[in-house]
Amino acid sequence: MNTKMKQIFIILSIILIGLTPGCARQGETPAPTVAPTTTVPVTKPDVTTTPPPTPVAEPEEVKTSNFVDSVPSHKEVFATVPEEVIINFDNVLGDTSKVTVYHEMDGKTHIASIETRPPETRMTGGSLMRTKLDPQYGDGKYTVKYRACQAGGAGSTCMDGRYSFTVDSSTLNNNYADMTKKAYIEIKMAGNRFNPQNVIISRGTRVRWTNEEGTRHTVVSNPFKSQNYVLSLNSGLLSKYNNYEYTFTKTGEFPYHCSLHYSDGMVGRILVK
Ligand SMILES: [Cu+2]
Repeated sequence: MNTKMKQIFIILSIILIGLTPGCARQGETPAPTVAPTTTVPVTKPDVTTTPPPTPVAEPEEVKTSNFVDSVPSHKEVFATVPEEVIINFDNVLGDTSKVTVYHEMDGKTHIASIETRPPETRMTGGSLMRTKLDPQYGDGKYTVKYRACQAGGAGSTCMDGRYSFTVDSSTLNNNYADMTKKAYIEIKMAGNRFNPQNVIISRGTRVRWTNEEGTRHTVVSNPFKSQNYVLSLNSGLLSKYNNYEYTFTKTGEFPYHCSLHYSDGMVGRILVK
């Protein structure tokens, strides 16, 4: 190799070293340049396909247009499992209507009740659906899903609704006055309140509500409008010092209210053991 050739070789080597990545420092073995052997497919966004929707939590409550009220009501807390769920509707429902109650505890959900019996007729018009609950399910969140179908057989339109309530037995110790083992107890009505508000009684106890003030009150079963969880629990209007008595012969938890002061929170509960 003559001098001219050597010079060209050195110049070319310098240029090559400068161009090769990772070989900036002299004396290092240049890292082999790996040519990509596989072609990574480039996914073109498909403008005709909408992206999958972000999962959205199901709404807690969906009211159908014919829904009136229910026991339990949405977000209501019971200390014990209610004996049954009653939902009132202001139209006549068809036989394809149904109610399903789901019970959720420790992240597990199972069906607590399915009711496909034909809806019943309400005294005040329209229909009601009811389904019994087994007390074994105990504490947890209960979601009621109902399908309210028009009367008229196959082809009639249906509407789906839902709401949820909670059973929390720990509320029993704090919020209920223990008045068990008594033949008779007294609840006073004053200041738009029932006092005591929530009581536990034994089966067969007679409860007497007395109105202690000039404002008139009533004692009626929930729900607020339909009053049909316990149809016979209904005092009518009570003036000052009037009273009303009711003997509870069945176990269960019975929410009631004053129909004139419900929105003021004049509500109470009788839990019969
Ligand atoms: Cu009242």
